[in-house]
Amino acid sequence: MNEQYDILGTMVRDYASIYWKETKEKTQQRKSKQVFYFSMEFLLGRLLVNNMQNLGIYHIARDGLQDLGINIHELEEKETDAGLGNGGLGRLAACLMDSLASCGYPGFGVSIRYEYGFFRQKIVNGRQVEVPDQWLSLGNVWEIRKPKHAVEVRFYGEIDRRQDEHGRIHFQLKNCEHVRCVPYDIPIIGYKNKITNTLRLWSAEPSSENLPRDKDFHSYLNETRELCHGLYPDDSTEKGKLLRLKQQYFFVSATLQSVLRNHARRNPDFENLPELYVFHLNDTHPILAIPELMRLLMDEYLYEWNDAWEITRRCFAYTNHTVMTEALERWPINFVQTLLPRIYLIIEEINRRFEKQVFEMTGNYDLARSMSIIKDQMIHMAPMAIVGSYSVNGVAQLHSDILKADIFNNYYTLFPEKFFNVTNGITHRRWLVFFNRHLTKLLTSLIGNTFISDASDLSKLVAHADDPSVQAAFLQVKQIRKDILAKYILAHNGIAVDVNSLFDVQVKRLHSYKRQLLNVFHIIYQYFKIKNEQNSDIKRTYIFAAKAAPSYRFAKNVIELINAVAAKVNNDAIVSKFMKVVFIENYDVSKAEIIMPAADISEQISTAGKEASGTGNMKMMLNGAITLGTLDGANVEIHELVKDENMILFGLRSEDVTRLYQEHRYNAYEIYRNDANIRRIIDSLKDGTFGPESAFDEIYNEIIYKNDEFFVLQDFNDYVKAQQTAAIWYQNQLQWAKKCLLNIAFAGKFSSDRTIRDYVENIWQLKEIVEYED
Ligand code: 26V
Repeated sequence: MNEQYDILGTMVRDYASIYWKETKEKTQQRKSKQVFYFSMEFLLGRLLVNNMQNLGIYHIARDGLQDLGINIHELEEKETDAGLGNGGLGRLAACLMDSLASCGYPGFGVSIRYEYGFFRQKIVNGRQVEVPDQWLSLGNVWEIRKPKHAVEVRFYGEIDRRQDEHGRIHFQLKNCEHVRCVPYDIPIIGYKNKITNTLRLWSAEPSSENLPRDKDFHSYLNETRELCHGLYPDDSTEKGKLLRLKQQYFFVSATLQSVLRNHARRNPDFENLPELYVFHLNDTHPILAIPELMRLLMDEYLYEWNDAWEITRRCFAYTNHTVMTEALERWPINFVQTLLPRIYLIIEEINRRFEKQVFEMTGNYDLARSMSIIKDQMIHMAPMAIVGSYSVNGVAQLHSDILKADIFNNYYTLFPEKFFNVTNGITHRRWLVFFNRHLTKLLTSLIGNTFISDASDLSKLVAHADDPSVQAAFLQVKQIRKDILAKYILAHNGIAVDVNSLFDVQVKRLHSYKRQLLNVFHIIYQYFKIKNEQNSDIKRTYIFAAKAAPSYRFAKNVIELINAVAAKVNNDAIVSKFMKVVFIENYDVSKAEIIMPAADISEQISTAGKEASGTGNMKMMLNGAITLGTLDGANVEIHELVKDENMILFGLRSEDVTRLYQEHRYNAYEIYRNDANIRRIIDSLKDGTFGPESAFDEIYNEIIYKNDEFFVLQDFNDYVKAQQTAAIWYQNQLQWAKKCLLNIAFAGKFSSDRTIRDYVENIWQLKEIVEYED
């Protein structure tokens, strides 16, 4: 079976390679501007179905295989899920790559070929256990190794300064460590338009250059091997930080070297670099590309600072993905000095000139210092990204507004023309058309299939939302999808869930700001209520899936609590008649493809102002779920479209949250003391209801002793009300279906095709290579 999958995959890749070559040739011939999307993460998931569908060969292949007695779905399951990402940021990169090609724009995604993807999660005795994700163990049919395109990247060493006869100082690295970077290319196939772009993943190999004086052969080999070992979790601890910095420089340097080398072959100089390339920085992780381009232009191609800077700052665009200060990157000066001595000098000079510029603009020295890239012995990556880019964007309107008003306010005041919003999106082909064929069939029977290439056509569904027969048909589709998920749950969790119950879904990374805890507290509340009343308004199935960063103790404790509550609820003879709780192990793209279509309620309950955008919210909306959420991230834009009748809002608004933080008046303990329901829930963490007395101390302490940083208790009662509204709505099934249909109808905005067009129009300025299917 694995062999059959390999053969099919290789055939598909070879078929695509014709278009791949053509796209490259056309881009070169026409001198089309291209985007290079630099990202430490690409959460691709599986590619077989997506690629065959985009090539328009899925059905032929399926039928052909069937004639041979081979079930294509069984082959699909053989593919490993490429999990080179932590969560939203990585999946966004993958969706954008799909839409870039599908909208006919040329470009590359660039990243690292990690040997191990994000860890696989096992739940053992209710706890998360991490095991390595050996995604390459059976090979990867999609990649092609390109040794001819290898380049060398250098680390460590000492700087040698030499003045030439014109007085110009030349910088050279001496006694440094060389690493050979070999690219592996994966085709990114556009939807039925023959356009095929490249995802280039760099891999480290030993170089044949001399070793540094103080390095022995074995440690060099080990270090080289280690470089592309694994992907870092989003709150990685001190250990290994240097390795992450090495990874960051490794792939940006390799990419820029190969771009410049290519450019030099076809152009007399680099003046036109910004007309031919835009280097997009997916968060600050690839930000060393800015000083690296300066280095290459000055040290290798002999540009003067001012000319090099003019080219550099016109090439870069930066997207911010979080306002959480602990997630904003900073590097100790001495790390960068040691690992990348020349790059450090350039950063210093960028900073010196920037501080001077701010002082000249404002006359305010303190302001210039406070906006500095280098402060407190640290290099602050977001300021460097803002200084070195012509564009800075947030990923949803609210988030972009917060960047301007709050965390980047000083920069916005001085450089307002740099700031943009580009609301995130998802590829609606993967997330609806290919993986919810039941719903797609219904939709095409009602509104035709133009929405597949133009998601705004989903709005044609508005005209059908009032039709009871369409509503009934939608409910039937949802039932089928819930059945599929229920079977999965039975097979993997051994829990029988009722497909007539409301499927209430929260699937995303586990972070305290996302407030899975609020959801669990409500479940505990329901548990006590049902135990007491021996009855319930509606039946519910609460579905969770989430990975916690390995060192994030609070997050892991929440997973334990979910599983402990699940065990209690599901084994209670009375309560389990009305509710079930399920934690689906090892959330990844393939799991999401089963879960999203089956959701009735989409839980998007982050503390307002904290979730930059969210993209799971878009996936569930597109599959006909109703969002129950706070006015946060892209929820705000969902609400603008579907209005109060089709979404359930609750909780603090982001301005309330800001005020509460500023006024220091929030007192979680007071709420606990005065609210009997809340007290009962919190006490249950300690009184043995769900486990030994200290089992949930991480959680208990966070709420009671650390004053509940994310306002779980503050929003609790409003959340309970929102859940009651959901129950009332759910009881009228046809009306419910109407709301779901309207959600689908308005989801067109959240196609990543629209996101790509926003980037192209406002930031990248690319032109289409038009080439549609005959
Ligand atoms: C957040 C946090 C929060 C506190 C602890 C450490 C930590 C580390 C990383 C992060 C988030 C990193 C960036 C990220 O993944 N952002 C996500 O990007 C998505 C795509 O734009 C967006 O939809 C999500 O809202 C945003 O969280």
